[in-house]
Amino acid sequence: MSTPSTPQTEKPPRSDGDGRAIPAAIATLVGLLALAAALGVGHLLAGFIAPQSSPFVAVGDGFIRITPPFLLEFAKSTFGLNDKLVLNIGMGAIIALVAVVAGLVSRRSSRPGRAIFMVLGLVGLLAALTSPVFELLGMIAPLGALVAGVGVFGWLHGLALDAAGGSAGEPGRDAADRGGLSRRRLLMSTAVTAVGAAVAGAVGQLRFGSGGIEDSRQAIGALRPATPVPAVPAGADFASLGTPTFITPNADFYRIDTANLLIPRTAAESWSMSIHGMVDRELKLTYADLMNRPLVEKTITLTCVSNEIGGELISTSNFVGVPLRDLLMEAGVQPGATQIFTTSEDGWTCGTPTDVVMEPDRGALLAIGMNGEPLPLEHGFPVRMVVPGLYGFVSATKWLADMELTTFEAAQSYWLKRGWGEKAPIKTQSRIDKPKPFERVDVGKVTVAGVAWSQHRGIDRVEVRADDGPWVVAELATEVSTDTWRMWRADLELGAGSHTLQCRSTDRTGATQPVERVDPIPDGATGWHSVIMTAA
Ligand SMILES: Nc1nc2c(c(=O)[nH]1)N[C@H]1C(S)=C(S)[C@@H](COP(=O)(O)O)O[C@H]1N2
Ligand SMILES: [Mo]
Repeated sequence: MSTPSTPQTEKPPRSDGDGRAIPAAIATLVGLLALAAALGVGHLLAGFIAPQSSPFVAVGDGFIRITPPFLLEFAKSTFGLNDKLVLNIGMGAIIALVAVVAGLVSRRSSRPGRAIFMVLGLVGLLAALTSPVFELLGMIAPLGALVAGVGVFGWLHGLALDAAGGSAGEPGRDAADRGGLSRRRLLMSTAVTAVGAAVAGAVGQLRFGSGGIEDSRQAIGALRPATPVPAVPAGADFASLGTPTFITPNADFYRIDTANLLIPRTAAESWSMSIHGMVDRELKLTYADLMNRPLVEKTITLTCVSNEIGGELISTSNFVGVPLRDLLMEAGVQPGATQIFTTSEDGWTCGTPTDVVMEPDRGALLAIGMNGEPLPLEHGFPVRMVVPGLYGFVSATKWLADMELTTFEAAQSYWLKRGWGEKAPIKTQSRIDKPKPFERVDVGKVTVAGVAWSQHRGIDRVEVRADDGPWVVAELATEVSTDTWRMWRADLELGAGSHTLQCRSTDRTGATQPVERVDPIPDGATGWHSVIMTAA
């Protein structure tokens, strides 16, 4: 009887429910509702205090920070521009699973579940504490979430235990009545928790909205550069044949950044930045200072280093801003200051080679506008950097907050620390936009069209071929500038069957794109784009 191997000894389980157990479905519900309460309260407090500290947001941002680059790459190449959405859904699923487990392991005692919610809360707190934009107030939302999670779990758990076989060990004529009462109380409480969590989350989200920043942006109105660009010449694109339009509408401009659920929000009125470090005179700038200078406009094609062969992380805009070189001349860059180290509102950092920005004809901008409008919020409002010819990760800091002149030895930027290149000029590339992969076209004359780019060098020639046949020189669209992409088109004679089309471009230095396929990391992909299609 007392041997250790005796099965099912009649020891009463240690519980706060006198042996009563919550049904699995109710336990699952208790776990999920406690989670909803935690996230709702966290989101609500964060909305009023410090948006970035909302536990869900902070954990997502933290996850992006600690994810090894190869995984980020995998996510980007697999899910493309939906990578953040996939992250958030995946994260939500994992947290929900933990909450369900917390409920299921607590069918008798609430202790394991409360412990799990404590740990979840601490993870949220840790994520907020380690954020590059952490401020002391940022502890309130995760702490509130922790208290709400543990508290609501304990509370609902107690009600669920009461409702579970409520009369166990309770003699009395009204046991059935009492059971019904506690079940109604549980039902009411779960409903109140669900509605409360949803309302709290929604109010928090409303506060996030644009937080008045869109108003600040609208108030600026249209930007009128002192030196506007001429109208885009006729024949600068082959949009009717399937290429993108020469200028990318702001809403279609590709977007890449480490910000996840929340983008930084600084009103133009409260923006200021200092150019400091290895300079003769520190230069302090406000948004009004920039607006009061003669604004220039420049057409620039921006490209992401992560763009795969044939990828779409490239767009063109008329950027409006102040020449960065002029500002640096005023500050007086000291010899040896090889790196312009910029930091965004959300703590992302970027290292740009000073010598490139100081080239008299480079045209780097401290930009405040795109296509005549103030920068859209997701493209860096109020102020960003743009440098023609350099990949975005070493040049295009959005939500600009700080600019320090330093050396490459003294400071390492966000992507450099993660194995990406130090200096990254955009590589000469080309892409076939039409026909689309696996498209069926009529046999005979087939028009192939696409884009090529070699920013700051310019495109000299594009060639296209089918099935390793002879290269056909494509007709180039009107050139707008060497800092922008160039569209092309060519006619090929194709017989019935499946064909592999390929293209390659040559820049003004005479260099032709190498055929060798190289991955985007560390400084940009190489290789020829090919498209398999059918003529029938
Ligand atoms: N603050 C901030 N700026 C950033 C980034 C970022 O993650 N955070 N990403 C850079 C990268 S990798 C690119 S390619 C460009 C993209 O700019 P876009 O989103 O306006 O197209 O922004 C750059 N500026
Ligand atoms: Mo990028």
